[in-house]
Amino acid sequence: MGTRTKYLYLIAAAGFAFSAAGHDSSRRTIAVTRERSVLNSASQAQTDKFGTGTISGTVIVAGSQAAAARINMAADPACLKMHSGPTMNEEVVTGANGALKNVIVYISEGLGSRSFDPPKEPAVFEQKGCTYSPRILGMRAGQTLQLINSDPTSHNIHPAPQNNREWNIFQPPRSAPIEESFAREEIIPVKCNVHPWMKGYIAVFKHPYFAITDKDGAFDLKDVPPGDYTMEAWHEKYGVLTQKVTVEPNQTKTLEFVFKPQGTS
Ligand SMILES: [Cu+2]
Repeated sequence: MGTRTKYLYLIAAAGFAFSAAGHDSSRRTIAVTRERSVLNSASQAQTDKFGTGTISGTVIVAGSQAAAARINMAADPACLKMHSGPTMNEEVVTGANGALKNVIVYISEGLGSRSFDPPKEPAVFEQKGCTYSPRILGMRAGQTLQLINSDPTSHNIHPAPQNNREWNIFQPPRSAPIEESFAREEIIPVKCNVHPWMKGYIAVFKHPYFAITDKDGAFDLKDVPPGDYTMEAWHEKYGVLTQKVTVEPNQTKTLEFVFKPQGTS
């Protein structure tokens, strides 16, 4: 049964429920007609692409983590001057109860042949205070990537992709934003050829079902079509965890990913 047929079937079932509940039939007809006109006004393509499910949850890391190391920016006084206090390495950032920030959680399998147009707005990767903001950027294949240098010093942004074209671009202070893009899915490490401590990642997806955890380790994927999926949770230090999940229409599935670094149980 196609997705559209399924929707129509659901509407018919909803109509039946209305009548079983004793509502008068004219009101029922209006409700069903209204639902149908909503469906008709959305494009057929959209009906096929987006769903009503949600996959949300948290990512945690077991055990206690070593305190973050301080970054030494002394090599470039312009960088140093922008920070009043110490700058810490953000490879591992945790919140309460082991909540793990900066984990990319995404559907890795199960969307089949569906295709999704990338958003028209650019994804923005900023060099600010001689660090990348955000450290982990999620974006779509074919979407414009806008690179901004907000610092009074030069950067040389250098992604190291495996499946996309490699480039590196020198960006002096006060220069215009640079626009680039990536054609294929992958998680790409990014470094600055000027400042060795600058590290970030650009995660490229061909679909919209990805999220990057916040300090509470939380993620939330909305509008998921019904289906059986493989989910991955990727962290730059701890690697990848995988879980399967089945999503029905209008259903919220809650997952927990637990990284267990060596030495923890
Ligand atoms: Cu730099």
